[in-house]
Amino acid sequence: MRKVLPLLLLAAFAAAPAAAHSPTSVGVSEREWRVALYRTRVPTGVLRLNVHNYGEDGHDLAIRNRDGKVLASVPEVEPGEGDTLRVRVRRRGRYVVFCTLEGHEAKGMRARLTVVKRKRG
Ligand SMILES: [Cu+2]
Repeated sequence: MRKVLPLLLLAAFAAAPAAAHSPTSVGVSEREWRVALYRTRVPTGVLRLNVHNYGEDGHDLAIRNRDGKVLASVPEVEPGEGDTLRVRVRRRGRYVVFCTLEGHEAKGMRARLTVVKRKRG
């Protein structure tokens, strides 16, 4: 026991930094012609964008970084339905959450998401 306990403690401490932070959930509502985020500042790490389509047409959802690269997306969501877009954001900065269907972003279906450094602890 004298030898086992320190090993267990060591294992616990070693595991702590590697333990994944729980994902940050962000509610997203879509309708013609807007995308609304229930929070617009999130920490780096895994995001869960819980999208619900309140509109009358189908809409999809994607996220791109400031270089314009699309990091993740979900396919078209029917009116009254929802989906969850999961993405890991490693870099701070501005991201855009938008509908990729033709012409929809130009009509206003975009929202800015700011990713900030995660606080330690
Ligand atoms: Cu759309």
